[in-house]
Amino acid sequence: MNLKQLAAIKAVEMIEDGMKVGLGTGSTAYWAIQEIGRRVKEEGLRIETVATSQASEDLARELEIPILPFSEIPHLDLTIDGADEVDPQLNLIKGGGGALLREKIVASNSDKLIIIVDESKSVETLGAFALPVEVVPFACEWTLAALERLGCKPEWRVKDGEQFVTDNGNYIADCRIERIEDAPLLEQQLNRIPGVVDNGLFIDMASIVIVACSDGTIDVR
Ligand code: ABF
Repeated sequence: MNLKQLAAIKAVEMIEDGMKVGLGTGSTAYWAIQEIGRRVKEEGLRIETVATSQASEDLARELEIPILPFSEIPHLDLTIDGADEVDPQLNLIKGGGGALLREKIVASNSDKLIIIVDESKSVETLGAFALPVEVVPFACEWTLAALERLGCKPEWRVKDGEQFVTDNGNYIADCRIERIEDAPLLEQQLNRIPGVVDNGLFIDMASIVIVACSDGTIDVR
């Protein structure tokens, strides 16, 4: 079992019958969805879920995990998701998988956000991981220029030689800031830029962070 699986299984233990659950995105959240599928199939776990990406929705359907439209689930008991960086204040950088907008919407409508990572994601200061910012295509060059003026050193994300497009039809600018001294302030400054939809800073949103360590221990923060 790998570290991501360890963290995922620990998180899924927190799911109780009757809960409404948000399904995250990425390779760690993948293992959480697999474990949820196992509990549904083998233990008869009764839950309803929503997904933060088409990829996670497809996986949930394949595992016969009940997925409902957002219109039928006004609020979630908990969401389990991954992250690219976690700092000591449990602030996060997310969006390496390009799903930050849906992840932030789902997380903000959950009573609890449980983050699952391996120890490589734990940092003292956010920023070594390029901060993803979701940008609408309209006049995106001007929005990129505004990010540059803010000192973000943005670069359009490219996939298979093409401009990466999110599930929402937007672009991602990855900002190579290196060291984010005031993450709460930057999160607000970015979202005030017209054309920016949202960014990968998740400030004061994580309820619990589960860190699987290479020595076999699991650190629950
Ligand atoms: C997703 O999980 C993203 O927000 C984040 O970028 C990613 C972490 O990737 P992985 O779990 O594959 O390391 O929630």
